[in-house]
Amino acid sequence: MGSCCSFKTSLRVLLRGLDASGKTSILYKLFLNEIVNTIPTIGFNVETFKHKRHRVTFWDIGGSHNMRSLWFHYYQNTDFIIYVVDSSETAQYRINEAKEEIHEISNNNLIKDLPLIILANKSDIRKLSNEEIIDLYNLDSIGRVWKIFSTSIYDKESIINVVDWICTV
Ligand SMILES: Nc1nc2c(ncn2[C@@H]2O[C@H](COP(=O)(O)OP(=O)(O)O)[C@@H](O)[C@H]2O)c(=O)[nH]1
Ligand SMILES: [Mg+2]
Repeated sequence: MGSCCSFKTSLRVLLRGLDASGKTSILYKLFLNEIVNTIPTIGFNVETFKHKRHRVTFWDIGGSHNMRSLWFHYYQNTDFIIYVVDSSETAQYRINEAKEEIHEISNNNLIKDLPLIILANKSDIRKLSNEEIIDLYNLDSIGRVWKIFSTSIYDKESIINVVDWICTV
């Protein structure tokens, strides 16, 4: 992908991550500049954000188990995958679950050329540093372009930084 995106002004981003990692909150912080009271997402939320010359469309797909078989359909025409990790989460089973998904995405042939962006979200209440996340989630073994950002829904700039990166890759 890489080079294609510098010519593309419409970008499509798929948001993934375990339930309660903050996907819907991030989306609505970006679009409404509000902290919304989220309910677990059933189905999906889609919003298009205009940034510089770009239109970036975010697909926030519900993370519940019954949606998982459908993700495959959303991969087509996607330019970036964002995986949201809760940096305040230290429960081993949740880390393992997210780690498994991250590596499943990174090994998926359908999307093997897409950059994978990891958001270490909830940085305002973080218990894990980015270095600890890289280590715990074994991100160094990802065999493709990936990048980690710290985000918090209480710091809009932290989310805009990610959009900025997406628009300049
Ligand atoms: N402190 C803090 N809480 C957050 C942040 N992002 C999301 N949350 C909270 O985490 C909970 C789950 O968020 P939600 O957006 O529904 O997660 P989703 O299931 O991934 O869509 C909500 O109570 C949010 O207010 C963050 O950056 N900091
Ligand atoms: Mg949600």
